[in-house]
Order: sequence, then C-alpha cells, then structure tokens
Amino acid sequence: MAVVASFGVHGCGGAGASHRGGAQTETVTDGGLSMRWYRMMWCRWWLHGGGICLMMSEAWSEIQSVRWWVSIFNLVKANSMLGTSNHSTFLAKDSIRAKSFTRASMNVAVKVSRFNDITMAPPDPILGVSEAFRADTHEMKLNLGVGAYRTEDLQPYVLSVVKKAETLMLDRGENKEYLPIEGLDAFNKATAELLFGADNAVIQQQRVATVQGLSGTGSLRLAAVLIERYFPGSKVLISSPTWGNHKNIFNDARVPWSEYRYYDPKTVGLDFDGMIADIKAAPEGSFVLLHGCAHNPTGIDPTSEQWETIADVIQEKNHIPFFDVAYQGFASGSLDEDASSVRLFAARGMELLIAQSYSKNLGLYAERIGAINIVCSSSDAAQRVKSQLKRIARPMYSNPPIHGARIVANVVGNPDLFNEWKEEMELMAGRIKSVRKKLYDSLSAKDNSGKDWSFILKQIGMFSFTGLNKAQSDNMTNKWHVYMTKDGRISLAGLSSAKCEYLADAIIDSYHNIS
Ligand code: PGU
Repeated sequence: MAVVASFGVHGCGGAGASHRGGAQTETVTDGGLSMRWYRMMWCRWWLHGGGICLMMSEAWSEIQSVRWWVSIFNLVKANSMLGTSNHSTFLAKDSIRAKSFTRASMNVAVKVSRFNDITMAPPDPILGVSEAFRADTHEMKLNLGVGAYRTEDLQPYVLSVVKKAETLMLDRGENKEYLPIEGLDAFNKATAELLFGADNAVIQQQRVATVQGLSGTGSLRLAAVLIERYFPGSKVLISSPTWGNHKNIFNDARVPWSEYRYYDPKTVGLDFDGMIADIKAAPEGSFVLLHGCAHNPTGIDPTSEQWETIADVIQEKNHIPFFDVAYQGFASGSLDEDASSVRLFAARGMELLIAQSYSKNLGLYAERIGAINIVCSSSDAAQRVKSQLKRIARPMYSNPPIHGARIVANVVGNPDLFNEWKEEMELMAGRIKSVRKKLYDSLSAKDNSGKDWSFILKQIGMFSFTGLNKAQSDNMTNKWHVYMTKDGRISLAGLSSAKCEYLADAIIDSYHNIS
C-alpha cells in the first residue's frame, strides 16, 4: 500500500494560492473531482468527518510558528468553501484506511496499488546465483553459477583483441548513428562467414538471412517469434535438460515445446537412443533445438557419427533443425571444429536456424552481440525471411546496439586480430581444460570410495554436470560457499587451479554425506 502523502504532486493547474514560502495549495484532478492539497515533504492526514486537513510539516520549528497555523487556517477555510476535503476522490475510492488516532478517528491516506496482484518473481536460477554470491562475505566463496570466464585470479577477463579493436574504433572516431534494423552489415557478413565458412554454398548462393540480435538470447527470441507467427502450432523439441532460459523464451513467445531425452544419469552420458526415439516420435515438421557444441548444462556432445544419424532422422521426419551456438571456439578451442555440426546439416541442403552469441568466445557478455541466421533453400526466400525478422525486431527494440557489432566485425575482418583472437580463445579453452583435469585429479586422490569421477574429463566446454542433486547443491552453497545452479552444474570457467582441492572437498562431502 502506498501512502498517498508520500508522493509529491507536481505541475498542477493554476488554482494554487501561496500561503507561505515553500508551502502551497495545489489543485489535483482525479476522476473529475478536484481537491485542495497542501504540499508537504513527509505525510498528510485527513481528519475524518471534519472536512479539514491536518498537515505534518517538514520541520518541527515550522509547526511551532504562528504563521504556519495561520496558513493551515486559511487552507481549511478554502477547503470548506470548496467542500472537497471530505469528498476526496481517495475517500470515494475506498482507498483510504480509517485509523484511530488519539480521540479523533483519522483517515490515513493510503492507496491500494494497482500492482497489488503482482507477486514476487523467484530469483533467476542462473543469474540469481551471482546475486546471492555477491551478498556472501565468506573468504572461500566461489561463484561457479554463471557461465562466464574468469582468469586464474578469478577476475573477469577482457580479451586483448577486444581492447585493440576498441582502440581502432576510437581512433577512427566512429559515430553513434542508429544502425539499420538488421544490424551492422559488416557484422552480419562476418558472423555468417564465421559460422559456415566463407566459401560455403549457403553463403555463396546468398541463402542465409542474417540479422544481428541482442546476443544469443535475443537472437533465439527473434526466431521464436518467427516460428509463432509463420508456423502456428508447430512444436519446438528441446533437450532434457537444457539451458533454463530456452523454456522461458519459447513460453514467452507462445511457442509450444516438449522435451527429448538427452542425458542419461546412469551412464552420465548421452541417451542417444532416447534422443533419436523422441525426435522420431515428434509430429512431422517440428523444430528440433540442438546445441551446436558444448551442450549446456551437461557438457556432453554427440559424436560426428551421431550427428549424422540425428540429421538423418530430422530429414526423414521433415523437421527443421534449430541450432543454438553459444560457445563456438570454446568447446574445442577451434572455431571451425565447433561449427562442424551446423556445417554438416547445411551441407545436406537442409533449411535450418542458427542463433549465435559472442558473449563467451569474445567475452562480450554485456555488449549483447549475436545473430540469428536462417538458411533457406533459395536466396529469394532468404530475403523475405530477413524482411520479416526485421519486422519482428522493429517494435521490440527498433535496432540493435553498435559497439559489440563493430568489435566483432573488426576482429573477424582483420587477419592479425583474427589470428590473435584464435590464440586467446585457445588459451581460455585451455585454462578450462586444465582446471577440469585438476579437479578430476583432486577428486580421484581424495575420494577413496571407489567412485569413478572420469565423466568430468569426458565433458567439454565451460561446464561440468556433477550429478549432484538439489539437496547436495544446497550443501555446496550453504556449507562450502560454492555457488552453483541447483541442477548440479558447475562452471569450470569460474574455477582456478588454486581452488580445485577446496572444490573437490566440497563435492565429496556433498556427494557422500547428503542424500
Ligand atoms: N544459449 C546457451 C546454450 C547459453 O548457455 C547461453 C548463456 C545463451 C544461449 C545466451 O547467452 P547470451 O549472453 O544471451 O548470448 N548461458 C550462460 C549465461 C547466463 C545466462 O543464463 O544467460 C549460462 O550460464 O548458462
């Protein structure tokens, strides 16, 4: 409930008359009724039934002054002439609660919020973890929640190629004009070429509709709206488990989805047969959401033979593949290798959708830079699809931000920077691989229960899916101050070698002592 007295009334019409410096009456119109107000800093009270206002002043000394009481008297006189004080719109709206105050029954001017029915949203399962981490003051605290790369000192990392590209941009004195709705041309060209390879037939034949998006999330959302609009009722199949935001994206775009089996807890590996069976069983023409590389959260990718079989089934069923590529270069350290799944599907002449993100591989998390690419069977169709993607983007955010797009275009378009980027990416991917190994070594050395922890080595990318359940994950956080998502995922990109032993102790304790 908002106390009416706590909001200020400004810019009201000319009926106000000044009673003394700083305090003045104002006419407020609400629902057609006008009322005399006395502007105060703290609060206002209406005496019930008396038709007068009792004002609290901003200063006690003011209340003691004779002039103040004279001004109140004048106001009361004015109000009783207007006859509005006890016919306040707020009283009429049943939004003032009566309260007993000494001998007089008083109405505290409180207004029921129109937003009263809005309940508190739960914290985000991933980004909410960082909020909880920030609030923890323990010296051993460790944030393995969000997938964001940290240095060995656990500090955020700005790639040196990014700094170089930014210096170039500054030297050129680039302007800040609006981008076209589809984004920066040089970025769109660079990003599609990075994904497919510049000599790929889909690029040569201009069959890709590429539109710059607000990173991976925004690009997925553009595609989701396109599906909702042009494929009404079509389902999106998503892996179980998947990155938590996928479900939100399709829910908010009103696209129906269902899950296909992906992770097998028994083998701590891919449930390939279950995946194929579920894709086969889905209604013909469904969209199949696939993680291009470094599956989030499991870190388990299909082998290249398995990708071929997945493509066979998708083709047989006339489904449409929809790739989420958020980690190109981060899984293997090679941009080309990590794009091989997408290229395999494109080489079959299939139409497909691909959302890209530069949050991780260029560390441009906050620049919100990514793209949606839709491979069509003709360049004519690609042009029409692009025009509709622009139409979707325009009322959502009008046009995308320029800074990250320029960074990507500069890095990818400049052979020196491009090579340097690949080296830096290998270093980042290499650091993650080395802490993965160290964590495995520490777990194997410390845990004498005979449990096989080698699944950690088989997983790739930023994450390890530990198999810890919710209660065990809670123990990791509550007892060990290790912040992670409740599905048992840890981001190895947020781990240093120095903390591997500590993390191993926490995992062993949680795994064996909490059921
Ligand atoms: N797709 C997948 C599979 C992802 O893991 C992420 C990021 C995205 C798309 C979108 O990232 P953008 O920054 O919008 O490009 N997942 C991270 C980051 C935190 C989050 O949930 O947004 C994660 O920790 O899972």
